[in-house]
Amino acid sequence: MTVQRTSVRAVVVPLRHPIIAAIGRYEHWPLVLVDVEMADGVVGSSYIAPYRAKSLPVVTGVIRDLLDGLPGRDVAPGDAFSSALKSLNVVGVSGLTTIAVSAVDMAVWDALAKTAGLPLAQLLGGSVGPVRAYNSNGLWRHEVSTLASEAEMLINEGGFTAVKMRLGNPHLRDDLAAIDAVRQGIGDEVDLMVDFNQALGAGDAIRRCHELDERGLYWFEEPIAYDDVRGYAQLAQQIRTPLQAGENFYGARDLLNFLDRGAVHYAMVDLMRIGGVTGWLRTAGVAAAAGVQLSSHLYPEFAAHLLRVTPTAHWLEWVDWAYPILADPVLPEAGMVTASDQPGAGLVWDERAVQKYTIHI
Ligand code: SMN
Ligand code: MG
Repeated sequence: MTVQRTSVRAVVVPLRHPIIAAIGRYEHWPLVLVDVEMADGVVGSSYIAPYRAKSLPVVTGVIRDLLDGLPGRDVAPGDAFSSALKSLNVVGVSGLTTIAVSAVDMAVWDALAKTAGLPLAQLLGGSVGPVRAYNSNGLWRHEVSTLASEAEMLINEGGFTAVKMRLGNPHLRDDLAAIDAVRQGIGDEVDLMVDFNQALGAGDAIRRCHELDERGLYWFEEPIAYDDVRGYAQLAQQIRTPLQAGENFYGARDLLNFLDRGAVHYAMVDLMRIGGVTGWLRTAGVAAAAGVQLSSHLYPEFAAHLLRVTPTAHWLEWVDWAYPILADPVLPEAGMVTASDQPGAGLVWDERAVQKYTIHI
């Protein structure tokens, strides 16, 4: 695969349900689209969602730094990953650098799968098929009175058997009221994940998680600062509801550090932070060796392929936040998401929509 040209573009798309969580409020969602075109015309594509629209020039700048070295080169995903990390490790191997490496990595893997004429899952030795998913599109920390109807709608829109809500309100009573409202909408049979988005201090988290331990919740996600391994280890010893974390892990070693300390029961990976497809595969190996069930965070299009080759595959987080610019988005059916069976990962840009939402940077 000889690279002919590359492009990085930025769009800001509207969200169906504004994101309101402890990490911020977002009415719109910024996306960076990466395309790597090979000499034979094959184009590998990926997107990442770097949260803050204002950070787009910085993120695209680092991605451009990596992409600028590609034209004329013969690329393979593993080699491109290693040389990208090597070139950026002088400025650190987590944060923005890994985000940029991830974006390029996914595009190169997409190109390789297209070159092979195979869906990504098949290229990686697996098959395309259904993976179980929960609906994560809503249930933010907003007005409690609409949570029940929203929860019911979220379950019904794809036959879901699981849904995630956001907690971490200043007072326990508000978290309890939110849980009650959601249960009213979904009944007792649906699995209910809760995400605190790092809202609590370590001591308060012990108190809050104890107080919520009897509520039959599926997992407690990120109750405290994502990098407080010691705090997670203490919590993990003391609560009965499984502890979930990982969307802020930058590579397999971050997971290994948590597992060494017994700091989580479940783990999840975010393709933008973990190192793209290459980073996912390495992390899935660590999770499998430890017997830890691994879920995806965002990026359902790539995750639907990767969970099929993850030995301890758990849940796919289904969100439709990139759908405004996708021509052929994956849709949930009976609570399952099935990856595209077309060669590659299945991302097809809706170019008219991309033009409409483009931010020139
Ligand atoms: C989340 C993801 C993206 C934006 C806000 C909140 C959340 C999740 O942590 O796990 O879905
Ligand atoms: Mg989360």
